[in-house]
Amino acid sequence: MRTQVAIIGAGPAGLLLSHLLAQGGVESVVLETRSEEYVAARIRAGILEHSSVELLESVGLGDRIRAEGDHHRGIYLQWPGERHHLDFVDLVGRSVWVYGQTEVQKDLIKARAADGQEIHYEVTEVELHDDHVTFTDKSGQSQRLDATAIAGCDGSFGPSRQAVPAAETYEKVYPYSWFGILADVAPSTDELIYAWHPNGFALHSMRSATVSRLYLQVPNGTDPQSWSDDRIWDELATRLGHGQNGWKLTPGPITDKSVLPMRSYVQTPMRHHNLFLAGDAAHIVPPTGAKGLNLAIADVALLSKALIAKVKEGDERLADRYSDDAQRRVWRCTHFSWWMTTMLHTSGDPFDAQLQLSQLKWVANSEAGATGLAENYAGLPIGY
Ligand code: RFL
Ligand code: PHB
Repeated sequence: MRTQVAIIGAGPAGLLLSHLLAQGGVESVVLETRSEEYVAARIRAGILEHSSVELLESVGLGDRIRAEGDHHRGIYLQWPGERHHLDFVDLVGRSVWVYGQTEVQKDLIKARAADGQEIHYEVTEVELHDDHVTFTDKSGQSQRLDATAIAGCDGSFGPSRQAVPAAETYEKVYPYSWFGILADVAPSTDELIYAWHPNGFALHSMRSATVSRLYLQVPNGTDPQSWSDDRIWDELATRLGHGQNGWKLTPGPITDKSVLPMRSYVQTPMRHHNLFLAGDAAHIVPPTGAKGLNLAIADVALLSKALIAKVKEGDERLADRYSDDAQRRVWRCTHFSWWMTTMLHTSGDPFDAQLQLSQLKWVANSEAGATGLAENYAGLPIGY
């Protein structure tokens, strides 16, 4: 087989890259280890920042976001006794959309089929070489795919990351995890609530008018099955301030429980010869800033332009700059995600707790503080 760009991984980075390349007249083949059903159903991120929506709209993928997504002007920040709304539209003229990654994934799979680009699901033994990839297809046949460029979009566990020799890596592991639930109940809030509490952080998010997504800070190694539904709802009620100023958290049937460890990771450079890394293959952020999916989208917005110039015109200038250009935003989001995480998660140290509360009060009550959070959360323009 031969194609212009071989893409490893059918997550949001790989599928969007394939779509952007097709729009620019470049052919690609996507290789994915999992099944189509699995990648379409994976529950992950839920927030699209301003520029992600603009980009998806510009390539014909905005209709369902507008029709079924939920536009949010900002978020609530809270600590015991106080809840503050930060209005991103007033502060920075930008905002966010609640639109689940599962929906983005479905839209992208549909777009791939419409563009007539190939996705090979359930492949195994994927090996990267300088100008080709070898793999075993679903039927057990060994295959060789030759390509002018290879895009490593295979997330944090794929082989692409290791194929960049002598890379520099930066990593921080946090001493807590997120216990996430999905529940069949209308959200008890119109916009997301990020709550600091002495028991630990809690987040009230949502997926739709009838499905809520909530998270609790828990110790690393927590077994999700060791928490009963009642215990989860009681702890969420405590941390989210049920009963304060008349606010109520409505519990409902829990349909999914999972525990997500948290880390920050950056690998540089994001290129080695013909191999280019994008999304979680190159970096991981803790979810507190809602940046993982958005950063994957921002990477491929840059990478698609670089690959179109390289493949169609032999112009390597954008490809040569890709890693440096992408890393500027990667480190901004890495810092923002670390900052949100360390401001909101309790460490057990009373000194840390006082610093966190002081910072939260400053962010919520000072226009300068609130603007910094809003600019980063709603997202800097693509190309920042
Ligand atoms: P993905 O989505 O991980 O996709 C990578 C794809 O590559 C496939 N793959 C391979 N394919 C071929 N050959 C191989 N050898 C392969 N090895 C792996 C995988 O099956 C997969 O389909 O990376 P991508 O595209 O870079 O997208 C990044 C985002 O998915 C990610 O940043 C976010 O989902 C992060 N994230 C969250 N972000 C948030 O903002 N809020 C959240 O609540 C949130 N929850 C999460 C998350 C990430 C999670 N992961 C990665 C474990 C929850 C989880 C469980
Ligand atoms: C989510 O809805 O899954 C979500 C929202 C905001 C975050 C992280 C996760 O910061």
